[in-house]
Amino acid sequence: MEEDPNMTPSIIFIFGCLLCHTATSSDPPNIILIFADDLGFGDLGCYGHPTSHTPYLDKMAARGLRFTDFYTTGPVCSPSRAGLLTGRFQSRSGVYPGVFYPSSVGGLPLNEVTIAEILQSRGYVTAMAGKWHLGLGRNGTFLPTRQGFQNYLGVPFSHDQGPCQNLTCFPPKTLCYGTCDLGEALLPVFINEQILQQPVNFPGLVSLYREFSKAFIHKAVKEKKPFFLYYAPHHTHYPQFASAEYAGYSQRGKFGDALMEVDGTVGELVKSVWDMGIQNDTLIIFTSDNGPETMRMERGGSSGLLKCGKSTTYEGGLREPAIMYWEGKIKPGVTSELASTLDILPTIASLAGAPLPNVTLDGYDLSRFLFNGEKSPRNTFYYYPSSIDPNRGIYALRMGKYKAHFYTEGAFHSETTPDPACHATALLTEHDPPLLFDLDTDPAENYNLLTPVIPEELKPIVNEILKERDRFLKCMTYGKSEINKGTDPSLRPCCNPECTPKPSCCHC
Ligand code: CSN
Ligand code: MG
Repeated sequence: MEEDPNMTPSIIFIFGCLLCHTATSSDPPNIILIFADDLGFGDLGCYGHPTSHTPYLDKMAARGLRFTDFYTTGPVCSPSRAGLLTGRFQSRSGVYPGVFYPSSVGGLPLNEVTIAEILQSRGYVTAMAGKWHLGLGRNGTFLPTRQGFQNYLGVPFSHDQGPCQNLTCFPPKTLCYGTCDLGEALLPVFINEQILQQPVNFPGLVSLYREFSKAFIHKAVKEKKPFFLYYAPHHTHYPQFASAEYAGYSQRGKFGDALMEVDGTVGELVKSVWDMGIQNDTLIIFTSDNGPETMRMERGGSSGLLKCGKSTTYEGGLREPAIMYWEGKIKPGVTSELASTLDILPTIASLAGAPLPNVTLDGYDLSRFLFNGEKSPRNTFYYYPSSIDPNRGIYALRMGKYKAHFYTEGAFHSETTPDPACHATALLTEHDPPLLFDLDTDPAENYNLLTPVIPEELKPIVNEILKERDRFLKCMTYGKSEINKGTDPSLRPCCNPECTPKPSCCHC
């Protein structure tokens, strides 16, 4: 070491350290959780994309921990958001099959305990900005304000679940194109449980979210309260849009503009944290809800070298970029340890000194891995498809480096890539024996190890995986499907409730 052996600075350093350590270990940290939409494993600069411009996320990765083997719980949006916020597979909460619609009767059941509820009970102030997608229900029954978020600003579902083609224009730079759900109501922006704006003004949406988020952070710090901010951008989901300061500026076209805007927002949030001097007391997590929607072609995002994307149980459907950054507390680096969005709730609960909810959780507390250099407690991952069927259970299981597929199925959302296994024409196929891939040597799932015959040396691991599948499925309790409760057009949000004809008159 080339350290100056001078005593004085060392002593100061040691005392500084001790003081810091006592302060941070007793104070619950602030949490900023950023959950991007339809952003794939290969989409960020720091995950190898050649033309993405993501300097702030790349910097967060350089100063934080970047995960190579991080999984979201579902290959589409609502289920993966349920998994993130509850630390439980969506099979338990009933957030399947598929996703919620603006007129959905159901939602994430209110008896589920969310990260926000856990933190609120520990004295945190809580807020969410952006895409909710866990239901609205009658009179806002399922909005974020009913699930532990004291403050909410956002469009509570996907921004293609409305007639978006009227809203994505930013003349003269960005042409309107793409079609969305024309029969739905104009897209609303909610502030808590009220409609603030309908239809959404897309070019101004991100700055609304950003200012709301910054104001929330400032207020919490001023009031000396720990805070939880859940920031769920609509970016980079189709149809891409961007504010004037980003539209047309990226090398990667419309997807690149939207991505650059998320990146810019991350940069602003990190800057706020540093400006407020709370960088040593704030854990910032960035990941995404599901893999890329490759059916949108050049606007569909990329899973990089992983197979297929959204709506499939190949790696491209559920393996996501993930970065955890806590200045001075998480050692910078890259890890190939296994982790999942399921692990975020138990980890945050442990940091906040909160008891775990009295329900079956599917996540692990990552604290000793993140802060003490131990291995990740997670050695397995279970892949549910978008359309969960309790009779089939999981489609695939990862144990260590091995992944076994019991069922494979292509998907409309994963169309247009050169690999026909990703497409909707690749029908549901059962595999007995399973397909087996070594994800360390073959992350692209190209080479099935169990064909033409099962090699003798792999028989023990195959048996172990099959046993683990049985054990997992025996312990799984399926909640009644919330999405199959159906839709009721009268539940579509309308800022002018008495107007006719609906939904087009819901315009304020
Ligand atoms: S998702 O995208 O919300 O990010 O999963 O916007 O699966 O039927 C998925 N779907 C609309 C969507 C519909 C979406 C579906
Ligand atoms: Mg999504």
